[in-house]
Amino acid sequence: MEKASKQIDKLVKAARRVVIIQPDNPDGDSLGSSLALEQILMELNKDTVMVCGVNIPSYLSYLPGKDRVETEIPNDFDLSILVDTSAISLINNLLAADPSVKHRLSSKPLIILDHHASESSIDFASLRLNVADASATSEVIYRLAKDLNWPMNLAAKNAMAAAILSDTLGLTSPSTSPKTMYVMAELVEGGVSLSALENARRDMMRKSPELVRYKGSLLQRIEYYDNDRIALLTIPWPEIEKYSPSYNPSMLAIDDMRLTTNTIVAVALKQYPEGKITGKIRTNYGYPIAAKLAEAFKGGGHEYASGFKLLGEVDIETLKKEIVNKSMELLDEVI
Ligand SMILES: [Mn+2]
Repeated sequence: MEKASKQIDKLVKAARRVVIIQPDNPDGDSLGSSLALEQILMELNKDTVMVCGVNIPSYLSYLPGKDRVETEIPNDFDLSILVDTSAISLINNLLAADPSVKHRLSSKPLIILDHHASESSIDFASLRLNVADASATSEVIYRLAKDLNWPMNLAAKNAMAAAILSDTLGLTSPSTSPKTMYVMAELVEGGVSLSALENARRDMMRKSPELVRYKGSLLQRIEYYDNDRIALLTIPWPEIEKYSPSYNPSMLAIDDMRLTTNTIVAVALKQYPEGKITGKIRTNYGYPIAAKLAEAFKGGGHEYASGFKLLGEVDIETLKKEIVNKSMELLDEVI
């Protein structure tokens, strides 16, 4: 960490304009980390541009500043910082938008700040600070900022606290360590109000009657396999098109799936045009097999939360069988 932080310090000092990039599956941690870096770099008199290859979902609107996130990499910058992923497939939307994007990113220093256990698949990054025992990328950023004496204003602290709360499910995930708690304690000491953050988040979680009814229809369609140990849900494109702007359909159902009696593995599959299928995987406590399950389908992630993306390689019924079989195999190894 020491050596990487010194290198990061040098790269940031040398830069005038910094692009902060989130993966194509933005979440509370990626957005909170971007907003925190934006504030820190602003205090360091840098120009910043926040970018994400997809629109930031509206459930993250409780984090002020989400509207400043743009969808295209600018032409002119000196340094880019990618947060919360080390997977090339998760910046594909940005890379695919314009063939010159990869050249622009690789011809300037690119720093990855992450906390995912998987290896990096981005071969043109100059530097990767990946702290696998950190609960969130924002925990990595906080430790880095302290290390380098970077200024952290209240907006930066709020963004980091929200990011950590998001990735740790309110400091209750297995990845929540004593270090996470020390970081949170310092953030609260620095003026962050956890109750204000939580109230803002809960307000944003209110759903329209239409979404509540749609959630009901999703729950009706959950398929259970292997004595209910595995729960699968398939979400077709017309529903994604209709409901995604207001809520990620997978997220409407996946917690209820994993809260079913006996269920250990929950997988929500989304079917996009031209055969693209994405999978969101959650496993219950005591069964840290989510990353391994995702890796069997060219994805990755954490022990209990992971995902994958397949591009027209497999039909959905075959895929479902493969997921059930691979899950059973991995569960047998754990038990
Ligand atoms: Mn994260």
